[in-house]
Amino acid sequence: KGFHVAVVGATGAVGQQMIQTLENRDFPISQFTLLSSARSAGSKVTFKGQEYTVQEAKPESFEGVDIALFSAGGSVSQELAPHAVEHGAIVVDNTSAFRMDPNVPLVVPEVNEDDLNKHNGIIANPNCSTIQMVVALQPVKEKYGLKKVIVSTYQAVSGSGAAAVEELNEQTKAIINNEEFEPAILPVKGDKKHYQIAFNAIPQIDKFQDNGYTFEEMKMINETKKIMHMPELQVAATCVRLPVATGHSESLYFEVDSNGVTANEVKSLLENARGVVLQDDPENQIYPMPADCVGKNDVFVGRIRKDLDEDKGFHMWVVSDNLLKGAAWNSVQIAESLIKLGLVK
Ligand code: 11C
Repeated sequence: KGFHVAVVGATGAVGQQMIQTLENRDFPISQFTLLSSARSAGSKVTFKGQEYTVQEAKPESFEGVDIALFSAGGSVSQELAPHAVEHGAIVVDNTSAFRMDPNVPLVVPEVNEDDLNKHNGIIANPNCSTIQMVVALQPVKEKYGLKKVIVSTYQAVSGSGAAAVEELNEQTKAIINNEEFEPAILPVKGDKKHYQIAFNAIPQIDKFQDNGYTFEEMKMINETKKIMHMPELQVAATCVRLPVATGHSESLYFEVDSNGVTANEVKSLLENARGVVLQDDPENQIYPMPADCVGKNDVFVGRIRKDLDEDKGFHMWVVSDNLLKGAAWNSVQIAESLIKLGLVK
């Protein structure tokens, strides 16, 4: 059986990856509807050798749609996702619009696939940097318990969209050629100031909140507690943008809830974990790096070692393609889980 699938935001950085992922997975599609803002409507997209014209997303666009994958920004999801649900579609939303809504499951299939059963039409796809972290932490939590997580991120500019990647490329060329340039997008489109990203590191992703954390940091904190069903988990995050096009990296410090656990035990646990690839061989300089992870669906972990002072403390390096497991692949994976669980009509 095939499904009528719609992609909202079909021309964006994530939308393009969603379409490619649906093709790579040979997703069961009987009808394919590609939607975007009025600005991008009319663009042509090729899917399985066939050309599709992207249409402007409107409330009535969802007639007959079974599964709608949204990645066109929070305000588009706020406005159109309820219409898609009214028309009988299941929405997988890749924006932050509904993530913290108690009636909306926030799902990473390796962690909390069962939460899909509680859906009310909308399922939220978490933030990219949250997803790769919880995939790596869930097996640890299940076997040894988890008390505390402190994460510092090294995030790629594609998390901020295709235009930010262009800004990185243009700035890099300008600096090498000794030319003038004017930062216009990063760290946050719409914030008061913009800074150079080429040959730099910016400790701001998304806007600052009243508590001194950025919205990206608060997403990592709040979403992790919700996905892992651990409101009591101690989590702190510092999110930094680097001049890397794609592939987020994270340095994690975590404390388990058991004594005497060894680094080798954590390594063999993660070596056999779903969706995780262990790359951890310091002697041979083997560890994950974003350049090697681009285009892959997995979460890569390495540099696993025990803290030198805290018996329950560990350090780990986690890398993944932010546009795939962080966005498009996790969304398509949720859609595959919905079909497997018989939740699509
Ligand atoms: C970034 N994590 O790297 C952001 C992008 O909430 O889905 C993803 C924004 C989101 O800038």
